[in-house]
Amino acid sequence: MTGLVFGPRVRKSPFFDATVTAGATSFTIYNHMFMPTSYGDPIGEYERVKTGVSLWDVAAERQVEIVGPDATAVAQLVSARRLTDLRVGRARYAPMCDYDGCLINDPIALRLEENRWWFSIADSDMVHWVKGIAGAGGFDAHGFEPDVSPLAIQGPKADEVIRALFGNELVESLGFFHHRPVDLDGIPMVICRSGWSRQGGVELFLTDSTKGQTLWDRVMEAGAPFGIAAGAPHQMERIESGLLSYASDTDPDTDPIEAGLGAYVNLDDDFDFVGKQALIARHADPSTRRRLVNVTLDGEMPRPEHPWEAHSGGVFVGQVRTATHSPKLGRNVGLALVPVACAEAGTTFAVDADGATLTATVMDTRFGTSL
Ligand code: THG
Repeated sequence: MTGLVFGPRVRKSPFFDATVTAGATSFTIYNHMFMPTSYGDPIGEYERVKTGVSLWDVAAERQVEIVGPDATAVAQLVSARRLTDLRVGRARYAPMCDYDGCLINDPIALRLEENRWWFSIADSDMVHWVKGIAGAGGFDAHGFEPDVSPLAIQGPKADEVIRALFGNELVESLGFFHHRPVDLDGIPMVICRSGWSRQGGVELFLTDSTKGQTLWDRVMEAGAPFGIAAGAPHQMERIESGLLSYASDTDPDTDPIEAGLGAYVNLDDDFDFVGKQALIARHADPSTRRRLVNVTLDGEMPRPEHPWEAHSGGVFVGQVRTATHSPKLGRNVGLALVPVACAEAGTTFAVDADGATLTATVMDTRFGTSL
């Protein structure tokens, strides 16, 4: 069987051993780090996050910290969404663009102090980018990757687990995208009500990687009465929920508006950010642009390992970037990156799915909302 080599070059999460012991059956590589993707029971894991509670090692969602007198200026310059009015203790989903206006990451920005930020990043090397922008611009700010490892507790019963660990006050007072430092018997972390599902829950940003196993065990113990088990960010749930997976759903030429993140891009505001002018120019004539759309997929679907080409009347129109079965809809669905002219609900394409031919039909739900 073909496998991945667990060598020292690709980093390990502080929860790595715990996830192997828990029975992780597959990993991906994300931010140069192994991240579990399944424990061998995709439908069971889907049901657990939808109806119970699941524990995810998402330490590969690395933090890029920006600190110093100009930290907020740098944070704003690299973000397409306004951040300067974000309060300390709050977080905001904030896409990042390169100078061509293309999406290069879609992190959650956490404001820890007036001039101290974490960008909780998707899979691309933002620490170099932030250092480069800060250095070239002569900003008095330092960018680095601190010892921070997120562990997500997700699902409708997540609050019960948080209550058992931290008490009722925290559960009741922690709003969506609010965060605060907490200490669990000497295990330091920041807790944030966030996570890559729409089933509720929190993320524990562990700030001492020597305590990974201890934290994992404490959460498992507190969650046992609620049926907690190890899981991972779930492809079926996140596609049904309209959450973007950067670099899976997007190609290097995708801008945040095409990717369905237009609501998180402040083009009309008075602040400047890297890529703003390019983004305005790209959308001067919207008909020339693409859009990421939900599609249904009919036909015998193989496992999607590559983007699949979509054709209309024999002409190439775009790609199906991601595909999965939707238990909720009882059919296969995908995300296609196609020209705006082909993005109307009901439009169909022939999809070459690694040799199998599927029919994709654009759905009437906008990507970013739940199916
Ligand atoms: N948690 C943490 N870091 C992350 C992710 C995460 N980094 C990578 C990746 N996920 C970033 N992607 C997303 C996508 C959507 C959301 C969070 C991270 C999300 N969006 C809210 C929504 O769509 O409802 C909007 C929030 C807002 O209004 O600002 O939650 O999961 N630590």
